[in-house]
Amino acid sequence: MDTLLVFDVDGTLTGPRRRMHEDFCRFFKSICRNYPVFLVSGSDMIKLEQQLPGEVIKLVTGIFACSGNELLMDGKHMFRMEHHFPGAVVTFLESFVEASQYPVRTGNHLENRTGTLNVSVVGRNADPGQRKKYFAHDNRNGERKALIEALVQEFPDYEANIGGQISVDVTPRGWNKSRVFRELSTRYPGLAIAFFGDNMHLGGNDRPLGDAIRNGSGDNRVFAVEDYCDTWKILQEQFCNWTSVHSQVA
Ligand code: M1P
Repeated sequence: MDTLLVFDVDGTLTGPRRRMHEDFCRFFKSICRNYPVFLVSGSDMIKLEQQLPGEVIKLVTGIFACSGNELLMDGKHMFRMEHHFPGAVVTFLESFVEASQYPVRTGNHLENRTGTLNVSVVGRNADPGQRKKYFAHDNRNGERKALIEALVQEFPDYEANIGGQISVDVTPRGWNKSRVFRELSTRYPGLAIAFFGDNMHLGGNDRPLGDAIRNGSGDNRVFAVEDYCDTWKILQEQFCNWTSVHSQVA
């Protein structure tokens, strides 16, 4: 196939921090057998392994974890972009968490990942109900947007993007998912890229990659999806032309 398929994970292939749906998984494996597939997530490999069946992890061509700052292929690290966040940035984020008016704190508010610092006011220990409540609060109050604006104003060498329901991924400026476009177009010159993500809005962590792909040369496509069902529908409609020869379900 002359197209690389690239997928965000949370919200695009799975529900937020949830395991992949069994029926979708069966379908997705047939996609992986017919196209080179890359996954791109703000999460680290530990979380991705909780969400994706081992078979999917084996079938995909590569996984960009930690906002594209790690690449795994055939179970091996191809690169890992480490960054030491200065104390001033950490203190600023801790103070923001502390000062928030949101009443619930579950613990694990700052998580260090490769090239990324993930920050969450409600905390990464939030259960699905607590996540939903924080998400609704954030939609009403724009707390994460305010965090991003304040951080960037204070530390212009850093950027932050909204990845999922409860947190923000902070990286050195430019160390976002757009790195994936540079990497893929160098490794696979001439191949078109189709990218699926649910966070394509301004400030969303799929946006930098969506923009890089749209602005790049080639017959690339970018799909802003609602959820994994939407991804499934688009794949069936536009990427299953091998099914006249093979079965769609592995
Ligand atoms: O992969 C998307 C995002 O998933 C999680 O987001 P949240 O916990 O806010 O729902 C995080 O792992 C985040 O880093 C990641 O970008």
